[in-house]
Amino acid sequence: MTDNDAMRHDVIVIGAGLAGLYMLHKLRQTGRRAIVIEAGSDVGGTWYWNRYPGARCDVESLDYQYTFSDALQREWTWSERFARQDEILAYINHVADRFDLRRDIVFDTRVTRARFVEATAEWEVETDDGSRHVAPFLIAATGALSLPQTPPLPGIEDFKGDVYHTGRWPHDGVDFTARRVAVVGTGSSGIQVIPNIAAQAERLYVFQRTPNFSLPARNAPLTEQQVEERRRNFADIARSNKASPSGLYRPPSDVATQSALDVPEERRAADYEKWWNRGGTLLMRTYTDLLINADSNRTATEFAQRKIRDMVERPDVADKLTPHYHIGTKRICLDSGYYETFNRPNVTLVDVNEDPISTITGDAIVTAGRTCPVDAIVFATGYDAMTGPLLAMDIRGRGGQTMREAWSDGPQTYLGLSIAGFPNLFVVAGPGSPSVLANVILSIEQHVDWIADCLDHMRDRGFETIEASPDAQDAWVEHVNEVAQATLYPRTKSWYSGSNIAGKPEIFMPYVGGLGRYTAYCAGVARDGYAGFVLS
Ligand code: N01
Repeated sequence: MTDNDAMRHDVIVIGAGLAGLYMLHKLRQTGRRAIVIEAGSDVGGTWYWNRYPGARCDVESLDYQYTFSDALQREWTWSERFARQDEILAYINHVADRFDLRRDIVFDTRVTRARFVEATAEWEVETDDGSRHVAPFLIAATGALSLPQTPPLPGIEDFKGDVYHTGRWPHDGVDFTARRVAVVGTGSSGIQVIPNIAAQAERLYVFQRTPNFSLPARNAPLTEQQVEERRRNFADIARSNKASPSGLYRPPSDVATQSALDVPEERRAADYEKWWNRGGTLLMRTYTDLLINADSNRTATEFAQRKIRDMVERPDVADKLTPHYHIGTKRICLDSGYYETFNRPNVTLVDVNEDPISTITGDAIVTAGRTCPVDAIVFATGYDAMTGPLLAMDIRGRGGQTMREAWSDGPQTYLGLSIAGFPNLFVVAGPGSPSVLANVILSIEQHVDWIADCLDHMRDRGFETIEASPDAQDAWVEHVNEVAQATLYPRTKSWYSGSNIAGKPEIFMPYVGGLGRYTAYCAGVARDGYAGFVLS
């Protein structure tokens, strides 16, 4: 590629979701000309694509918002404890308008290739419409869960009905009234969409491979008092959230201080009941060690298993719906009436372990034991998480090395934001950073601020390139693994470790050390003159 006809910028950002938008705002504030290239037709990323019925955030809306602008938080009012997709998308659109971001975003354009040209120390980027862009810096704000995955079920190409993926939902919605529908997959997306489709459809078949733990969201409208209280204390709470492991607010009186094993059984049952009734993911924070001590975890796991049996009328169905892994080690789901949906006469649960799908015909899903006639199939089968969106582009660093080659044994990053051999490339909330294990908006803000400070540092001192040193990267990858191995997370197969994708190297990808600790570490790296990076 030559850069004769290329457009030149100071920075190229890929993706106009929550990360790309704040990155653009920050780059402008620090006097840089940036362009954002976005595959969708509008802003929003995840919240642009995931429009399936029941789509909601599993982080409380008062926590799930940017903190960088006090004016922004004052003028936006969330309506519910857990915001619906359309409300979050409206918020993101408001941010885009308020900060006049759209004029530097090109929509409906997908980055296909990016190459670091060593002679000029610049990134050359190609898109699917044939346009070319050149800039010294490239920032991937491509999201962790943005590359949907659909299993290659035999016969799917013969199916004559409608096929949907929750992560690519039609903008004008889908009416399932009087239709026979299959949902494949019972992760967060499946668990949200299933009760909504069941309420509409004539018949619903749910194809489940692994049952999941889901906690009642207990969603409700926010009161004026709750909204005002957060508004008043916004800066203080944001500061304490950023220093906490999860980035989520909990009043000090509610912060766990004990092991589950340090309290008598009766008290433990009462504690779990209390947090179960409060709703959301609070149950997982009842004690300090639920994700590090198998015996402690077992107490919460058994509590949740009993709850499923209480909610599901038929014992054989309840058995199939009951997970047998450590609760919380796969992403915990939140629901509104998920388990109860299986008490409905129009809903059938098919466990594909005992009754595998053998083929799909023009109008049915055929398993070993039955034929399920359907008019529509909804795949809620998840994503090639964290690495997928990056590897979907042909990214080449020094010496033409591809990212796919560099990551053939799994993602290798320094701090989850930089990759040895790929100078001047930053990843926002990438593998090796807290990202999906913490409040992702705070993770994004921390990365964006850090990157912007780093670019200022380089400009002030006349550096042209920054690159993670292989040694620092190796040490970070080892640290990320070590911290993960000290928890129960790696004991369960999940998209956190890539085990949902055939052939993907199994490595626990996010950093489980907590947002606060990670933020302090990154600040220390910067303070020490970007220790572990080579600047030239
Ligand atoms: O995807 P998933 P998701 N045959 O990978 C099954 C976030 N999110 O879109 O577990 C049959 O979790 C697969 O089975 P198994 C959140 O972080 C948040 O639901 O691999 N089944 C699993 O049941 C979440 O964790 C929100 O055995 C097959 C399901 O498909 C992440 O996104 C809402 C199959 C995929 O579950 C991903 O959630 C939605 C096959 N061949 C998403 N292949 C909220 O904020 C896969 N499966 C609430």
